Formats: sequence, structure tokens, C-alpha cells
Amino acid sequence: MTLERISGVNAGYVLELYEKYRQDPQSVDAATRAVFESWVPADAVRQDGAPPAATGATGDMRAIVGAVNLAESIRRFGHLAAQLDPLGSAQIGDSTLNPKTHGITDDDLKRLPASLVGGPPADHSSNAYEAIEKLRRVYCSTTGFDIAHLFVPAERGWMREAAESGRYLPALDPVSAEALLDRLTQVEVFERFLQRTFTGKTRFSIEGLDMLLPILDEIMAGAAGTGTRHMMLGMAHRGRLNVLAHILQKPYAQILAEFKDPIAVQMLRMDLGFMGDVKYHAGGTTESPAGGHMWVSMAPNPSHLEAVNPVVAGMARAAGTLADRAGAPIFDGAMTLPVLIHGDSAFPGQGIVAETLNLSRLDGYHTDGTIHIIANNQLGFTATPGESFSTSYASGLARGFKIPIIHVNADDPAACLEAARMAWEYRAAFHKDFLIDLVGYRRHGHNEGDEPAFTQPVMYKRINAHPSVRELFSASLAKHGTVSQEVADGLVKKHFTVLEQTFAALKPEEDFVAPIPTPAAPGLAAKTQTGVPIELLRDLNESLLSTPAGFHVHKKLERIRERKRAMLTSPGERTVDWGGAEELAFASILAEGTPIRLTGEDVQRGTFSHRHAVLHDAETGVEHVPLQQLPQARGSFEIHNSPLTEAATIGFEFGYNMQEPQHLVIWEAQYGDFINGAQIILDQFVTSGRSKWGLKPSLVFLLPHGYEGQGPEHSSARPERFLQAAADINLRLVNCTTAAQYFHVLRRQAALLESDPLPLVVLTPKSLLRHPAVSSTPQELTEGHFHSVLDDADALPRAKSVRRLVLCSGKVYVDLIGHERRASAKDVAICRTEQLYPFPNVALREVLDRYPSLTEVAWVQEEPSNMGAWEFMWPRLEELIGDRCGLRYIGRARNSSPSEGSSAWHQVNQKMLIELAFDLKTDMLSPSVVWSKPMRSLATATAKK
Ligand SMILES: Cc1ncc(C[n+]2csc(CCOP(=O)(O)OP(=O)(O)O)c2C)c(N)n1
Ligand SMILES: [Mg+2]
Repeated sequence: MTLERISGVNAGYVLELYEKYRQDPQSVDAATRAVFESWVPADAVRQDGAPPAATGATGDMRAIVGAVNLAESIRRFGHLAAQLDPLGSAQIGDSTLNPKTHGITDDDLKRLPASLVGGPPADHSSNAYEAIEKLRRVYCSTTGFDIAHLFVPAERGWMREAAESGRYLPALDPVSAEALLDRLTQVEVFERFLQRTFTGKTRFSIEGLDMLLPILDEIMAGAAGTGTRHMMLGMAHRGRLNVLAHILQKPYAQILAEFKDPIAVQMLRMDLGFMGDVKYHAGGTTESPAGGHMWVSMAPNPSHLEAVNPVVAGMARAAGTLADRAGAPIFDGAMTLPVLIHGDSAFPGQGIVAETLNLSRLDGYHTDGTIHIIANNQLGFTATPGESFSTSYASGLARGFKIPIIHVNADDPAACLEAARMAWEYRAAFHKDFLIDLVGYRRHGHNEGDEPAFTQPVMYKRINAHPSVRELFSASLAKHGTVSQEVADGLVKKHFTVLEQTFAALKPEEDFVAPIPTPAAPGLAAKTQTGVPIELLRDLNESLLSTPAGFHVHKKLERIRERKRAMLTSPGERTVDWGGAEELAFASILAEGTPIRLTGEDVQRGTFSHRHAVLHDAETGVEHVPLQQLPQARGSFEIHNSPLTEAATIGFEFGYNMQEPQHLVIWEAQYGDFINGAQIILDQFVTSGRSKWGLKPSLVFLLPHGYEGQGPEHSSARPERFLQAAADINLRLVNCTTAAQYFHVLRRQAALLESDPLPLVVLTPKSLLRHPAVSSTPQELTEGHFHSVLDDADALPRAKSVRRLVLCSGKVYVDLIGHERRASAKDVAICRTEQLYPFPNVALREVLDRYPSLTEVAWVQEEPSNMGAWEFMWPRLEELIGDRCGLRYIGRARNSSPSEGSSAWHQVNQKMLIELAFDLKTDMLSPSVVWSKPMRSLATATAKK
């Protein structure tokens, strides 16, 4: 009788069993046969047209059904009666765990065969009662198997079999028991030593959840033993120092030096923008102490809880990806294992948890399963579970993702280790996520300076009287004669001695090691030549345009592809549009051996239908990815439509990029406006990771940006947010106005991945994607490099008569040069700042020097004055201009919303600001568009004249 047969069992199942017995008594086991021999199920008899059954038989029938249903209830809901809380709080309970609910008594069960209960508990039981008691010990003791939500019978069956067989329960023989006690002692002594030595200093002690370490040991051993190459850890503050010390093997001396908080010489590298971070945010990498040539990494972590989850997932994905050959990359989940440790308040509360779980089964994102551990201390700062989540357990969210959940009492070492082994084995068997809800308590306040009894007086009375898991385990080992009290005391002394000796020998200034970032290579970006010979471009284009035999390209796409065929034939004509330039840039980067990963919402086609990187056979739907079929490629290409998610998808790409910095990793927004859904990832990882942790990200963001009357949420990628975070050369922000510039900036990024890596933010066009003014000549792709500033070629011959230099960036340039006033405005030159950060000081100075008669520089932008680049540009332009001439702002007035909500109103304002750009005389002011009063430098210049 298999476990799966029993799940969902009812009277029908018993009748079926009876029918089987009737046709062949040997087809059921002996005990069941014995029951069926002594009575006749009433319903079965009626089906046969035989006489009605005796009343006693109906009674037995009910008892059988009751027993079977009771067993099923225990399997499904037993966790509700399990003693999960080490502090002994009452269980939730469930009436279906009571025989009475099923109309039966213990005596009924004693009369029935154990086989009705089924599974391993039935094997050596003499009746159903005994089997039910065993079942209760499995499902209602210190482990709660929360698995009824699994939809795949094989997974549910595996879990039940694993639980009921006790296969993963560790045999705590003397050696491993002492080793476990030693580990628990090390974990506890570390915290007690820090408490004694640095009383009240924040360390976010693990105490109350000490079993987290042995659980990680067990998972690590499992991974190392089966050829995993890289285990990736992500966790918050709680217990992090302990994990860094004992899993990541961060030297005690370094940790103690960080507590001393010296001003170490290396830290004075403010010139490199290094600011460092608090000690419980650091990451690390080490060769696995469990052997097996495995690396263990802990991602650095911001305070923003759970934000690291997608980063770790991305790191794990990258670590398991082979990308050094043409075609699609190969992901091998056996090479990599992500482990995420969550807080019991943060897990249900932070949306990025759900976003990351949602990535776990998707083609471009899965990692063959993450092992999740909720470090559940039943509090979130001062908040209780009742204040923190609406689900029954902190882990409730995982149920929707069909993740098996084990709630386990953190005071039961054997049960905890069983959970860890099961997690590991389940992941290996099904390549899916697993969750351990480790239920413990928090021995001290939220941090060590906090008084928890202000808000949890009753709980803390209990905690103060509660022995540690080490003490409990040690007492139990002593009682059973496994490890004596003297040996246990000796372990405590041993671990204290190591710490005391390290502390005595500490030289904080020397032992402190700061992750200082290496400086960016000065001027390298400007020098990088990125042209590609026309022959190679033509070859690549040819390859991109070939399709497998019999492939039906959509008719409309065929026409576009026909145009592409002629794209490189006339070197001097503007035949290369944005999409064409991008595809050629990608192809040439792949040919140079750099793998590319491009993700984002609808990126395969492109939001504006401009990419078509994945072709679908118009008749069969079969896909063809030209960039994966390039004979010239020496690196893999992958492109995935992401789920409708910003924070987790960017976090994922950040992690991927950190792990594989040699890949060109690109994330594209649907519209740039939506990137602020990932503001935490941008602020906490992308822009500050260098300063805090010495990281060198090189992720690329493609952000459609530009004012086209589509309202406040389809206009702006919020460049001001990047500019505000820009410092010490931590990113590049560009706003390209030509296809060639985009081509060169992508190629420059790929070329600098190793020598000068920086995140690259590209503000990209929308309606302009196919605008003739944006298209480039083939020649522009074959020569030169990215230009941070593009001067006004038309104005240069009349440079002496130019009085106003209009500086702008991006799409507004096209509006300006398309205006009817452009031709007659001989005293106006229009210069594009294609790179906003790093501020192109040298290039802009050269531009200014070309116009000797300037009376003013006007910064023209579409965004309100408190947005866009103006407030960033203003002081820098002032410094650059000095007293040479004035500086004006022309653009929308300061506003709290990025743009007008009405297309008509947009057009009025847009028209007005373009006209003002050409108008040197009118001192017109409008409520929504500002021709600013002259800035300080004009006043200075005027005063001097
Ligand atoms: C996104 C975010 N919001 C708020 C905080 C402030 N904060 C720090 S710890 C904490 C409580 C966390 O509780 P829990 O997740 O249960 O972890 P524990 O501290 O109990 O281990 C809060 C609210 C934060 N760090 N991150
Ligand atoms: Mg908590």
C-alpha cells in the first residue's frame, strides 16, 4: 500500500481495496485480508445485488474509513500539533487529528490492521493504533512537515516517505554527537565572548537559533560531496558574524579588529571613494571547509532586508553557467547551490521575497532550487508574529510556490539536521526550492543595546530561564552517558581560550583589512577605439540575416530584414538605425569572445518592436535566435523576457554580473520610468557597492527616456536619481542621440569590462528609434569611438557669430534641430552632451573654446528643472564657464511630477521651450516653462564688462 494511494483516501478507496480482495484475496496483505474475511462491506454487497450487510459490518466499515482518514489528517495537518516553539507556546492544533472527529476510538484502531495507515509506520506495527502513534511521532513532535500544498504527487510522496522512514534522521553516535556539541559550543562561546568583551555593542547575536550553523554545515557537506562547485549564501544581520566566522572562515582577528573600529591607514583612501560598511554587512568567499573543491561565498548585504535574495540567485545562476562558446549558454544546476537565510518578519513583509521566489522556476532565472532558511526568532525588532504576517506561519508565502516547508524546533538538534539533509536531498532529486522554518527565540534584544522586556516582558522571563541548546544537548548527552559533563566543559574552555588568545595578540590597525576598490583607469574610456572593419560588419550582418532552411519569417519582418540587407552597402548614407546598430554591436562583441546576457520585460521583441532578437516561424511558431547562430561568435548569447518585475530582476542581474564580470550583462526597462521599482537595488548595490564593499559592477541599463506626451509615467527614466548618486566615478550615464554612438558605447562597455568596469546607464529612444536623425552611416560604425560630447557641425563654419551655445542631451536635440527656427538662428549652436557622468569636462571645454563670441550658454532640457540633468550640470557648467559668459536654464519649471498628464499640454510646453532655445531677446516667463533669469556667472560677466 503506497503512501500516495493513501493521500486523499475515502470510503471509495476502502471499497476498491475490498473489491480487489474479493477478486483475489492474495492481492492484499495478510492483515487486510484478515479484516475482510470477518465482515462484508455493505455498499460492496449492494453493488453485487447480494443481501444487505449486517449492522456490525457497516460499523467496521466506518472504523476503517475513520482510521484511514485520521492517518491522512495527521499527514496533512500534523504540523499544527507539533511542538515547534522551544519556549513552549501552545500549538495551533486541529480537530481532525483527533480520532473522535472521524467517529472512531483507540479501541477501534487497535482492532484494525496497521496497513490501513500505510507507509513505513505500518511496517512493524501490529495494529492501526500503533501505526497511528508512530505517525504522530513523525508529524506532531518537534518537526512540522508542511507539505500538503505540493501539487506533484511524486514530490509529496517523496517527502512523506522521507519523513516517515526517518531516513534522514542523523544517528547521533558518540563521535558525531561530540562533534555537534563542539560546534554548538563554538557558536555559543563566540557570542558570549563578544558580549563579555564588547558589552552592548551591536552584533545581532545568533543565540536562540544556534542550530543555524550545524544546519549550514550539513547542507555544505551535502553539496561538497556531490560535486557542487559553488555555494552562495545570502543573509541579513542576525547571526551573520557567527556565519562569517565559522562558515566563511573570516579570521577572528579581523572580526575583533572590526569591533575595535580603528581608523586603519588603508581606510583613508577617500580619494578612491571608499567609505566602507558596518561589520555585519560584509561578504566573503572561502574554499569550503567541507572539502570537495567547492567555494562558499556570502554576498555583501545592505540593511535593507531581503534585498540580497535576487542578488544571490543571480550569483548562483552565473556560477552554474557555461558561456564560453557560441549559441545559448548551458546552465548546470549541479554546479551551484544558493542558500538564503531570511528573517521571520522580513520574509512575509518584503515584496522582493515574492519577486525572487517567482524567478525560481523561470527559464532564464532558475537555479535548480534555493534552500531557504527562516531564522525564526518569533520577533521582528519589537513586533510580534501577529503584527507581522497574515499567513499562519512566517513561511506562508512559500506555499503558493509549492515549496516544501519544514518547521523545526531549534532546540532539537537531530530534528534540525534531519531537516537540513532532507532539504539538500530534495533539491538534488527535484531541482526545486526548499524551506526550513527554524523556530527558535532571540536571547537578547533586537541588538545588544536594546531592552526587550519593555515590549515582551513575559516572553523574556521565559527566555531568561531557558537553557541554551548547547546546554540542553550537553545535558542530554551526559544523561545518556555519551559525552560527560567534564568533556562538555572542556569544549567551552577550549573555544574561550582561542578567542582570548586572539584578542590578546590583536593589533587592530594591522588586523583590519578594508575592501578598498581599485581605482578606475584614468582616461581609458576616452581612448578606447571601438570601430569595426566594414568587411567584418558585412559578414556579421549576412550571418544575422540567414535563417534555417524552410523558416517562415513574418511578412512585415521580412521587409525590415530586406532593408537590413542593404544597410551596409553605402558607407556614406544614414542607413543604420538604432536596432541595426545594436544587433551589429552585439554580434561584434560575441565575435570578440564576450558572452552577452540581455533581460527585461519583452526584450526579445523590444517594447517598441525594434529588436526582434528572437524570430518566430510564422507558421509553426518555432524560434530562431540569429545571435545564437553566428558562426563568428566565440561567446554565448542569451535573451530572456523577464517577468513583470523590476527589483528582483535587476538584483538578479547585479548578482550575475558580480559573479561573472567578464560577461556583458544588460537589463532593459520597459520604459525607464519603471526602474524606480528597483530603487533599493540601485541605491544599495549598484551605485554604492563600490564605496561600501569595493565591488566593481559593470551591469548595463537600457532605459527608454524622452518626453513624448505619454504622461508622467512614460516620460522619464529619472536620470537625476543616477546623477545624485554619482560620485568618485561609480557609473557612466549616457544619453545617446545616434545609432553609431549607441554602437560605440556598447562596444566600449564590453572592451572595458576587465580594465575599467563601471555600471553603464543608457537613456534610450522611443519614438526616435526609427527617426532619420538618429540613424548613422556605416562609416560611423567602422571608425572611431564613443564621443562624450557632439558639437554642432553645422554651426562650426559660423562659430564666430554664435552668441548662444545651447547645451542639451538626448531627444530634445532632435526637436531642436527639427525646428523651423534652426536654419535662421545663425547665432545659436546646439551641442549634445552625450555623456552626463562622468562629467565631460575636457570635451565641453573644447566646445566652449570653439565659440569666441558667446554671451551665454543655455542648458535646455525637457524635464522639470528639479529633474533631468540640470541641477547636476549647473555648478559644473558654472565652474567650466567661469566669467566667460552667462548660463541659463531653459526647460520645464520645477515640479513634483515628471510631466504633463495631457498630450496637448505637453506639446504646448515642448513647443515653447524649443522656441525659447532660439529666442535670444524675449524675456518671457511661463508658469510651466522657464527661461531662467541669468545665473550667477552671467551677473558676474556683466558686472565685469
Ligand atoms: C527594508 C527594511 N525595513 C526596515 C528595516 C529595519 N529593521 C531592521 S531589523 C528589523 C526587524 C527584522 O525582523 P526579522 O526579519 O524577524 O529579523 P530578526 O532581527 O528578528 O532576526 C527591522 C524592521 C530594515 N533593516 N530593512
Ligand atoms: Mg525575527
